[in-house]
Amino acid sequence: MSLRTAALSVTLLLLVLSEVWAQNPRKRMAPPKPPKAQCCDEVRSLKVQVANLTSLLEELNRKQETDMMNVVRQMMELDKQNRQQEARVTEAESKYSEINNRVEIMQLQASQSVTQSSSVDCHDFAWYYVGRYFKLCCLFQVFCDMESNGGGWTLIQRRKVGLTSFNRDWKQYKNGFGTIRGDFWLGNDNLFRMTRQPSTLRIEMEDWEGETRYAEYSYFTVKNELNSFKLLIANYSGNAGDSLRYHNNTNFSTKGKDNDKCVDDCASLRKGGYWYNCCTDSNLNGVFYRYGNHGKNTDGITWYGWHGPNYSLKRVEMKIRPQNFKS
Ligand SMILES: [Ca+2]
Repeated sequence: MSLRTAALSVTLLLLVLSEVWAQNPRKRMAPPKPPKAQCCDEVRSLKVQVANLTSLLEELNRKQETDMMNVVRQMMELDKQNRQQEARVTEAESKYSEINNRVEIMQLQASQSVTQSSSVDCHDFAWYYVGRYFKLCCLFQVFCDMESNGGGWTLIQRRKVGLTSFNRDWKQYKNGFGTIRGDFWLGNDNLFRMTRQPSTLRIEMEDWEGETRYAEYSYFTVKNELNSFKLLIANYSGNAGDSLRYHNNTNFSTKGKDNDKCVDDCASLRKGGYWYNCCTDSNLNGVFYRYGNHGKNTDGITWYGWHGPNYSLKRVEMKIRPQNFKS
């Protein structure tokens, strides 16, 4: 190739290249930068939006807190109203129960044609007592003593006839047994319910010589079955001696249920159900022995503070009334 031809080829190549360059001007150019003013407007607008959103969020938060507080306040108010309603229902139930009991008394009196006015008063009180503190459950007949020390006593136990065995199991002591005009145990469930309000216990006893003594405890409570009908007593007064103090704070034990505080099985040794410690300073539910028959037995109806461990009493009555009872 001659020098001239080469120069011509280079010239042609340059021409072609310049033509291609001219046809694609955009590809060659850098992307246009936005004007400075437009950029700042967008940032400002975004900033405003962020500020608006933040303030909106704060407002929502405040509103939520206020709503929350209102809800809590409303819930508290509803709870208060609910409690008031419940109290009213309880009161109504109690009144209904009392009225119902009175109706039952009247029906009973009418059907039995009760003649003695004093016994009507006595039962009237007893039913009222039961009605008031037993509410809708547990309507049953009780015997009451309107004479001893101001009256108003509901009998919970009696020993005088001697034909009813007191060597019974847990369930029988729980529910009660015997007849209310003879020998009986009112029942541990009933004792628990009745002594939920502060009560006084009075124990009256008589020996075979016809002498009488008594022991009174102005504080008397029997706990529920879950707590083994535990006995709590205090404030003794009387002339028989304080022979129940030793049994304070002990659980109830019966045949087949040894809850005493002893290695021995007191209920089976003493042949009764009682609040045995280890074992007794009194045993009002022991075996009834006729005069002269108790001998050296230690399982009789005993009150150590008066006649010691080998003398079985002729008659015993346990009775309770509300602490605030006014004769
Ligand atoms: Ca034992």
